[in-house]
Amino acid sequence: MARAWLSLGANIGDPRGQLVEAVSRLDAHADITVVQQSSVLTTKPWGKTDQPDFANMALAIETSLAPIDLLDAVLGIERAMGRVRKEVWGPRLIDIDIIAYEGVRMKSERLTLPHPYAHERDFVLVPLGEIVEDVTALVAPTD
Ligand code: PH2
Ligand code: MG
Ligand code: MG
Repeated sequence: MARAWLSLGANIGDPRGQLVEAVSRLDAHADITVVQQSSVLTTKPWGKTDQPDFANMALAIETSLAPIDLLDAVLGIERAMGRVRKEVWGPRLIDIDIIAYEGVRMKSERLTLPHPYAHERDFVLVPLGEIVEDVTALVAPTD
């Protein structure tokens, strides 16, 4: 089992409701257990600012999945919840990003860990800070 940390975000539909649904779908996955949850924060859109405010939260999970299999699992949950990918940084029903995975630093086409931009995004750092003692170390980017 490994510990991993996820960032969840939503800004269309019922953002808080979709976060609750995503947490329960993650926990229902046979190979994922949600072990800690931050509170849900309302945040101003970062990157592309002409879109609704987001609801954001962070989770700690235990998983037996390797990082790339965890990525496939979270993308499967996004799809099952109706997410359609249109524009980068655009409005979304649900976004589930892997921020860090215990003991793993990797850069591949599909997945970079820790998440390459987490360290500069307050909407990730603030909720994560509620459930992790040393967030700066957890998200320190690989050069
Ligand atoms: N996600 C983005 C882009 N901008 N801004 C906020 N506040 N919260 C997000 O989750 C978010 C964002 C791309 O994933
Ligand atoms: Mg994201
Ligand atoms: Mg994403």
